[in-house]
Amino acid sequence: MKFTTNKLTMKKDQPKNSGNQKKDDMSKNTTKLEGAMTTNQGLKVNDTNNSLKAGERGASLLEDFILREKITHFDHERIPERIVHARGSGAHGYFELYESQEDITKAEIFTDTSRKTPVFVRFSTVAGSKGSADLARDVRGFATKFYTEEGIFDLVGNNMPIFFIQDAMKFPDLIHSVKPEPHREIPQAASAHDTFYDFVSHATETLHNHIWLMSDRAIPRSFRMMEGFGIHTFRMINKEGKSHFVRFHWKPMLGVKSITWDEAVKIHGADSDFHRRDLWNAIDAGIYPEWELGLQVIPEEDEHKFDFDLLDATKLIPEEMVPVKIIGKMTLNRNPDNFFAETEQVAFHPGHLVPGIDFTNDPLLQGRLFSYTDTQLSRLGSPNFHEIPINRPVNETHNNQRDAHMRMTVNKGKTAYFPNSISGGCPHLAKIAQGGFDSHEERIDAKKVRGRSESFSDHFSQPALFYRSLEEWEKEHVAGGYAFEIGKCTYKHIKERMLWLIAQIDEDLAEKVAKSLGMKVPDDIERPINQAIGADADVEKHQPGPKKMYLEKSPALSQTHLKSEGIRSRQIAVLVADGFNGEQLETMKKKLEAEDAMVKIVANHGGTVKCGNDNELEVDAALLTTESVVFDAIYIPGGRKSIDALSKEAKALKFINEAFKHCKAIAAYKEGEELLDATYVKDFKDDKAILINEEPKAFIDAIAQHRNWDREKEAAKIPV
Ligand code: HDE
Repeated sequence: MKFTTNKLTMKKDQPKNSGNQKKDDMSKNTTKLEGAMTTNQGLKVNDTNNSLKAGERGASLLEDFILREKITHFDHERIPERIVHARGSGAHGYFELYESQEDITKAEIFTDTSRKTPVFVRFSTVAGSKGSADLARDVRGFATKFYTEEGIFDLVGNNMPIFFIQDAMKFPDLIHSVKPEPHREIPQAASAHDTFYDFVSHATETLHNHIWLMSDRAIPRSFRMMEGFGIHTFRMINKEGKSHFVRFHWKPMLGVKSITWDEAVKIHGADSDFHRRDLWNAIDAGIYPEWELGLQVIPEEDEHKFDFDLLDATKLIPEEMVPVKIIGKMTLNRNPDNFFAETEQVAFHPGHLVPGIDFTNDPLLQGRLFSYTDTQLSRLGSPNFHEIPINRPVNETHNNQRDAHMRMTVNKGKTAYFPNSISGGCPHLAKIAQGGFDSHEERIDAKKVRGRSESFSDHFSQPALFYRSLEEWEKEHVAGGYAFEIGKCTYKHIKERMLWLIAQIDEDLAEKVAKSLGMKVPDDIERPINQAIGADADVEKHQPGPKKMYLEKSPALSQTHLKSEGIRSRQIAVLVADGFNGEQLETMKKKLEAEDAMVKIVANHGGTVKCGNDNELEVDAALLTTESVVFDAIYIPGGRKSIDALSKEAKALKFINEAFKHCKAIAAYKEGEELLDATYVKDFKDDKAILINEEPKAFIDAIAQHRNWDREKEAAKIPV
């Protein structure tokens, strides 16, 4: 008898040699939806709608193994969500190196320019649950898995260059304070509550990351428009064994762009999957997001030349002091086939390294090296999580580890120990010259202490540098962020303590926040705050001293000064009703699409919309189902009937007023101007991003500016 394999479970999805090793590797486990339905045991199924019963109206029978298998599998479909970074979105891509970095590292991904290394990236928010909204004010995770030929290298970073705390020991406290308050599980995915500010105001090391959290960096326009940072100082080791300190940076080709807090609040309701959808749609449309990888390299001998400690993860190294050297580019060009299998099951770990990269003694990094494997044991359920296709390296793995839950590998042979003679000594050890990993030798001569270096003590100079480096509009947003968040706290002493701490960063800032809160900045606070909190020693030690001024400003910290590339993938709403001018729309659409912008027809009804000459266009979104906050700009073509109809639609007027309030570019042609006259825009027609009867080029340039922040103060008064 001829044995036939089952198509559904055995069919390989992708051909081998697609040019991407990880794609080929994943194809071994990827199935297509075809072939007859079977049980998990391979039995063909001919009814999946009805359970087995004693008579059609009778009781169901325990014997029904098909029902039991289906329901049992369903009952166990969920795994624990990540304790932090639960909400995430992933994509595949590749990394290419511009120039060999052999002076500083022997890692092949950073020395061999002929390689196209497959990567999988997962972006995330930190505090919220898996189903929380994308636009929470939060740090974003930016974790990259490089499938190199020497093994996995994970760069598990964030979109801010520093972290809240200096020592891993405090991480559970930080996270417990920001997560929903335990007695009533409120608020979800929000830092604006008592427990977080109780913690922040008593742990001054958090203030630097905290001011970034108050800034626009915490409400990005898109994952594709964020920087990424490895944060900790790592080491790179070259062939000669020489070590350099290194900090990793991802620089987005689309620039760093954010939205306003008012938009964030509204996007929560309009599209809580805004970032996930945006990433998916851009890749699906072939507009692949790209980041350049940069390194800040510090020779070992310069370790102590800075006004801060390189091992302190709450400090950034200003780019003006150590420039970021761009070494390569990452492109994300493929959406996952299955969210659970890839984005949910991917397991990152800062300790997944390749030869040529190593750690430093940063006490935050050291703690992470324990945490990430540990967490996978409860989340993915087994030490075999490395066998899950998305986690599997593209090179072969050989060792004597065996068994445990869900072991997939069938290890042949009699031995599972080293040294052995029975299996010819295999797997044998790799010589260092042949790619074997060896930890960098570092002289350590110290007493065993539970403590922290004095060099970690300055908690105020860098938040002040960050604030000084921002443009006026960014500073306003920071003040607004603080006012909103502290305004949500209910304890007066916590608010006062926060105001006092902000004043140590910048007095004007504290005054602004205090004014919004209807409070006064206290002249001083009681120290030690509370004998009972047991943090007195820490609190006493970290009272603000004179701030260090190693730089007046670091322009690289302001979004304004970061490289930005045109209007690729920007979402442009064309607002129309039946009778719009089709020619005007076509002219603008062609120009916008030539720049890779995504043009969407928004009409006062769904289905199709007619232009003046009765041609019909598919509507992308009816006003009923969308909001202006999900678009970057609006174009209003003319057409008497269309403008008359839209002028009577309250939602159309709100759509425009809101986009205007959020400082977006709006272009109108011919009769389109009359629609603007029915909105608050009529008083702002000389605004540089309001374009009436202008060439498409002017509109494109205004969109490329992202927002006209000059109008923000006035536009904020618009009551929408
Ligand atoms: Fe994490 N972190 N972390 N973290 N982290 C996790 O690992 C942890 C820290 C970061 O998309 C967890 O698999 C400790 C800094 C990202 O899957 C957990 C400490 C930075 C992601 C964990 C830190 C990060 C995580 C939860 C202090 C930026 C998401 C699930 C010592 C450099 C990765 C998991 C993904 C995830 C622990 C601090 C980034 C529990 C103990 C600093 C991007 O292991």
